[in-house]
Amino acid sequence: MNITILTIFPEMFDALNHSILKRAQDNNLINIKIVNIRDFSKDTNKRCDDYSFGGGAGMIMTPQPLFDAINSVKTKNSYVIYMSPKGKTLTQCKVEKIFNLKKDLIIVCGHYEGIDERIIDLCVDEEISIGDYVLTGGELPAMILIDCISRFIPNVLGNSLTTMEESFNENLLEYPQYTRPRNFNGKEVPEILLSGNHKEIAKWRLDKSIEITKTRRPDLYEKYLNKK
Ligand code: 4GO
Repeated sequence: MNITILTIFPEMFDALNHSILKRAQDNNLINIKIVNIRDFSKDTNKRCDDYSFGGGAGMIMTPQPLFDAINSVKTKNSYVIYMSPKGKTLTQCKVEKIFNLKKDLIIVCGHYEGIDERIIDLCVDEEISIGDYVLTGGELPAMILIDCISRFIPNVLGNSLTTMEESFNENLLEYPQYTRPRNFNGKEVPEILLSGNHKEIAKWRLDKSIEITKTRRPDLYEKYLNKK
């Protein structure tokens, strides 16, 4: 899968060069390219921001460097996403839909007070928000989107079953998990998990998932009941 990130802070994406995402890139399962928008600025001082028409505090990212940067990486198979609090909220279902587009993703990260609206009109296929809060830039949201999508790429996770079984799949939160030792600080692992009875274990896990969803996320629990 090909993902191109457009940003004025390319170093922030060093955070992707660790753990599972590093291995996925080393194994060519994901190809992440980072493009510095500033390299495309035709301004003598390479500026990428300017004052807001109509006034108001804060700077706006100016269209020329963004337009040229996007067009330098865009192909017929590109899908351009702009990370924005005004976008459609990212959910596990939305992540899967984006993955299933089977397109090369171009993720545009804004900074300051945002980007000139004409870039959204001219170049952006979809605006995505990671949740109802405002951040200083789109870089962290972009990394969150990339991390979520990566988990759908075959062989990125060790075990392909993992994505299927976990939280949100059936609108249920995940059951509690345990590893060794059997007794930690006086607290025992639930007996059933040591029984080797896979049918009973599956039932215990489902019951726990239902219980935790019902108490913590009544909204999800309602969806679970409706879909059942
Ligand atoms: C995205 C971008 C929040 C989100 C952002 C979000 N804040 N909730 N800030 O996904 C334009 C300039 C947007 C800063 C950016």
